[in-house]
Parts: sequence; C-alpha cells; structure tokens
Amino acid sequence: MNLPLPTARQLAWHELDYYCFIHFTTNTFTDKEWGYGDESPSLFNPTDFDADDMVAVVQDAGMEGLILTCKHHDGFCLWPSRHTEHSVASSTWRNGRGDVVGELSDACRRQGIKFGIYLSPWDRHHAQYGTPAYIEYFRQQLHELTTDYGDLFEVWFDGANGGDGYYGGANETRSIDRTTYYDWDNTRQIVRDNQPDAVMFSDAGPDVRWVGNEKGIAGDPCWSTINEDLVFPGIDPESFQARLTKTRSTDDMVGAWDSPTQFLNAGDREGRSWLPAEADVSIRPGWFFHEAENDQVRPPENLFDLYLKSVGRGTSLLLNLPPDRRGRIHEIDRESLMGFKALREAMFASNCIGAATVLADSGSVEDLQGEETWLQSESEQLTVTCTFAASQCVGIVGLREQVQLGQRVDTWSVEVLADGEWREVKQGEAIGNRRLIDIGSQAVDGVRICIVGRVAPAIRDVALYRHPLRDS
Ligand code: FUL
Repeated sequence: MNLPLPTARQLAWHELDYYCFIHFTTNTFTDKEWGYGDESPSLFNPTDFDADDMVAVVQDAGMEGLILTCKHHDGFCLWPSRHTEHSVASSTWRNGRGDVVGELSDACRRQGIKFGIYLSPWDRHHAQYGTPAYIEYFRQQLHELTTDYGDLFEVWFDGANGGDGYYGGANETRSIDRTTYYDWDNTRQIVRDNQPDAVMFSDAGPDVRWVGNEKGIAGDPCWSTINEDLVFPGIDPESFQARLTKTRSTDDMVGAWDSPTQFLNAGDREGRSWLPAEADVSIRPGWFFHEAENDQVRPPENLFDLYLKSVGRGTSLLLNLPPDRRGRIHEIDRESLMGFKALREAMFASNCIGAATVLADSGSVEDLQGEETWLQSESEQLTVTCTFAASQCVGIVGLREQVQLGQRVDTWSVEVLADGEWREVKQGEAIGNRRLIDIGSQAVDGVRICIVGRVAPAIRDVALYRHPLRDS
C-alpha cells in the first residue's frame, strides 16, 4: 500500500513541536487588532525594543523558532523595504534607521532559534491592492524577505483577504478572488527558489495546513494527511462544498465534514497528500498587545492543556507572544511561559518506561529512543506490554510513529493492569508525530498498548508519564 509520505522539509519541521509568533506593528500603539491602513508610520515607536532580550525569552521558554509579522494587514513594514516608504524607515523609531526583521533574525541566529516570516497577502494600505500591480509588489517584498534575512524555517501566508481599507486614500471595500488573485503557484515558487528548506503555511498548505481554529486545538484524531484537491487552490466555503460533494462520490472518502475548518481540524485518513496541521493560538485574547488584557494572559495550566490538545495530537503549537509598547514580552506573559515550561519538563522527566519490563509481540524493543532504531512490527497488529515490579503512577501515555514511513497506525487502545486484571481505559485513532494520551492518573502494575495499522506500525517512542497537574 502506498501511503503519503512527508518531504524532507516537512520531516525537519515535524521535529519542532513548539515555537512562537510575534505580532507587532502600529496596532501595538493604536490598541487595534486590524489596522485600517492609514496609520502614520511615526506611531511605531517602541521605547525599549531589544531583539536579544525577546529571543532570550523565547529560548528560556523552550521554544525552537520565532515567526514575525513582518507586514500585517495594515501594510506597515517592520523592515526598510525598498518597495515602499510605509515602513520603519519612515518612523521616528531609531530615527528611521531601525529594522525589526534584521535585528530579530540576527538575534535568533545568535541564540540558535529558527526564524520565520509572516507576510500578509492582504494589504489595506496599498493603493493598488486588488490589481495585478499589487501582486508584483507583494512578490518583490517576498523576494526581499526571503533573500535578505538568512535561512528561514517557515513562511506564513494568512488566509484573511480583502475587505475595507484605506487603499492609498480610496477608503473603500475591495474583494478579490482568493483562489486566483495571488497566482499562488508562481508566488510560492519565489520561496522555493530562495528558501528551499522552508515550509510554507497557509489554510491549505502546501507544506503545513491550518488546524481550522485559532484556539490551538487539533481534532481528535487529527490526521497528517488530507485530500489536496479539496483544499487547493484555496479553501473557501462555497467551492469546498461543491468539491466535497464531487469527491464524496468516490469510494475513498470516509470522513464527513460540514465545513472547511472542520475538515482542516480533522484531516482525512484517506487523504492523498501529507499536509500536517499547525495549531496557532495567542497567549492573550488578541494577537496584538493590549494593556487591558493584562489580566487575561493564559495561565500555565491552560497552556499545558493546549499542548496536550495540539502537540499531543500530532500538530505543532505556534504560540503568539505580543510585544508591548516597550517592544518587550510583558512580565506576566514571561511568568506564564516559564510555568508552562516547568509543567512540560516535569512530564517529560517523569517517564517511567525505564522501570518497566517491555515485551512486544513482534519487532524489537531494544532501543525505542534511538535515532536509527525503532519498534518495527512484523504485522498490522502490535501489542506492547509494559509491566512494573512495583506499581507506578501513570497519567499520560506518549506514543510516536516514525512518520517518515507515513501515518501507518489507524487505531490504538490502552489497558492498565491493577489488582491482577487488565482493564481498557482509553481507545482512539491516529498516532502520527506525537500522541499524548491522558488516561486519568492511577497507580498501575502495567500498561498495555494495542496498535492496529493499515501497514505494519513503526513506533519511534513509547513513554509512560505522570500528569504534572495531578501527580506530584
Ligand atoms: C488571522 C489574522 O487576521 C489575525 O490578525 C492574526 O494575524 C492571525 C494569526 O491570523 O487570519
């Protein structure tokens, strides 16, 4: 059976569980979420921006990358673009000689953090938005950002497109055909040519797809595969329904989705393309900093819950940290990030698989953690039985597949041994890059995992953790 497989750039991306978004523009100073496009560049004036300090926060938090909104919908550029004056070059900040993209990408390189860019296709400032001339401008900017700032790990294209705006003073509403206007094939080629290792994100890929909500919650299950012809050239509700009906009449469609977002949230077991999801969410209610939201920063427990529901369902977690008017990550946000890190570290440190006798009914369990070795089942069914000499408290079962061989596992169940009897506590579908299964904490004498794949499962890791919020 030919399963869809990840590309090399997708495989590298799968190793990054957790990285951050930085939303920063004139909105930070006007207290808005979507700038209209008529904001004066002089509004952008962070009083204490320090790229190294920001990247140090990201590093301390245990994140592996940073994606910066180089240009949000308002069109203001955080770098001195050669193609517009609507940028930091026209602001009072550093007398017009600052470059947020340059400083942050340099700081990331210095501190070993991967750097990525967000460039909004929608531009509410640009007079020619909606015409072919704007596409030329958009591509020039994409070229600038993909050549002038070193290696990028991800390029992020937002799905919000068209609507009212300033548009060079026209102050009107402009709509575009989101499936054709950006001529995505040729636009994406710029990224492929200049940054061949970078993954591209949009609602519909081509390398990483949106998870279908901005809450950081993946579907259960959330397959890394999907039917590409349903999401390309750009997912929009009407054409989705039309295409869905058409594709549904073929045999290989098993899901039932009412909307494109539901489809993206769940993925499609029968999908012909490897197109894994990224779960994006903000640490605050807004994507940009608002002083009034200082008491609504997500606490560590909430972030840990999101981690289980995103990374723990095979996606990555893209957590937004909005800098304040100083250009700093606020102290409240920093504290929460460190609390969240402590919870993750406590979970990973509690793995008690080493204390267990592990038996598999096929394949070798000699080195489940090794880079080159893994538990390769000989048949579609695999049972891994872990038993303890003295009972252990287990709250979360961690499983990983060797995704370079595709998503082989269809279903799994987890049983625990207590009082001499095996009892099933959880069952579900899909493992993928990482699965963190909350089984409710209990003292057990053993854990048994029964896995069924459509092709003989290849398991990269089996872990038995305590739940850091329930068990000390
Ligand atoms: C959305 C945008 O409209 C929001 O402002 C934010 O950038 C979010 C990540 O994506 O589509």
